[in-house]
Amino acid sequence: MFLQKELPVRLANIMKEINLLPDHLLTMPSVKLVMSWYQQSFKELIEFENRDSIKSKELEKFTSTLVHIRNRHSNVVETMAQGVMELKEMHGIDINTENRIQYFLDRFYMSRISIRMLINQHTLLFGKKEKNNDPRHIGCIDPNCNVSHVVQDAYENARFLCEQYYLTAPELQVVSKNSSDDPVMFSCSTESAKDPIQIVYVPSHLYHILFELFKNAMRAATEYHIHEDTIPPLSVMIVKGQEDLSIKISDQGGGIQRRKLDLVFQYMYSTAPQPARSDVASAPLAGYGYGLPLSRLYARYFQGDIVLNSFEGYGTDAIIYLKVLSNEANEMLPVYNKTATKVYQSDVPVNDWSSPWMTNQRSISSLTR
Ligand code: W6P
Repeated sequence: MFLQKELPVRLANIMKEINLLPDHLLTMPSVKLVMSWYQQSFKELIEFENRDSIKSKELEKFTSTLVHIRNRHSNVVETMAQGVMELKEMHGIDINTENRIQYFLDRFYMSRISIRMLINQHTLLFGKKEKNNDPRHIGCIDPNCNVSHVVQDAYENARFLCEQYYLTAPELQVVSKNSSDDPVMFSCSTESAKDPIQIVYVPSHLYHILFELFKNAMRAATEYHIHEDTIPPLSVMIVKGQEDLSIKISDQGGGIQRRKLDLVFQYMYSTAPQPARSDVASAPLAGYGYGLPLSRLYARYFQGDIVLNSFEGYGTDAIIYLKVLSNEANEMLPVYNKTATKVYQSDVPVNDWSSPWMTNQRSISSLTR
């Protein structure tokens, strides 16, 4: 009954926001196709409004409709990306358009993550239970999600891709500290088998985030040291505090200029045509793709985040923050309101700090003369 009300609301909210996109983007065939999927799914869902799903026949129909909708929307990310590329080719994208599309895609994909989470919970809890699901899970949530296990799993799979392409991969070093129950901050006990670091979380989301960050870290570390005998290891730190669970993945891949750090979270930057590589095997680890912006959304969905810190000339730290307390891990949802509406009409504000083209500004080198 909750979903019969909530799903049409979430679809309607984001459809209103799609309509605020730049006109040029709305006319792209791929965007029109995505819109038609949302319209169709909305129609199918409101059929169930005010219907009594307690009867098992009705519940079955509702569940199969949800499965159908989930399948319909399975290629939304690729199709929207296609639409943005169509726009770029046909009309070009100025800075204001780029900002609005970035803002929209973050909200659009966050909405999609939330809707799919609800549908997955429903189909796992009310659908046919033939699949060998872990009985300790509640739908796709693991009330005792073991963070080290997911770290290890994501590392192994990223390592497999890395070795396939480079014939080598950095090792993994993990340090973890569980101080969530420590009354004293300085009791520095490392994790023992007795107190593994666990949180209430969706393991598939955490895996998705870690796998993406590991692929980036491995690629950087391996390419930076490819002509040396050994690749420096990735070091991971997992710490559980009172409120925050922090996971840091440090690579020695040479880092990335601070000026360019924000770019790795931009959809438009990653849709830029990739430099042509002769070897198709480069695909698995190549490009930033949508991997990083989507991973950050997965982290933010339950009030976490991803932060990158770079030490140019040395390496990068990628930090994942998650909520320790499940009652603080609330869904982060885009709301369609006046504030959101304004963003689609406003331009990038004029800078109120001086820029190099201003003639009154002096560089430090000119000040030494
Ligand atoms: C890099 C660039 C990057 C992005 C995300 C995670 C790790 C790394 N390392 O050099």
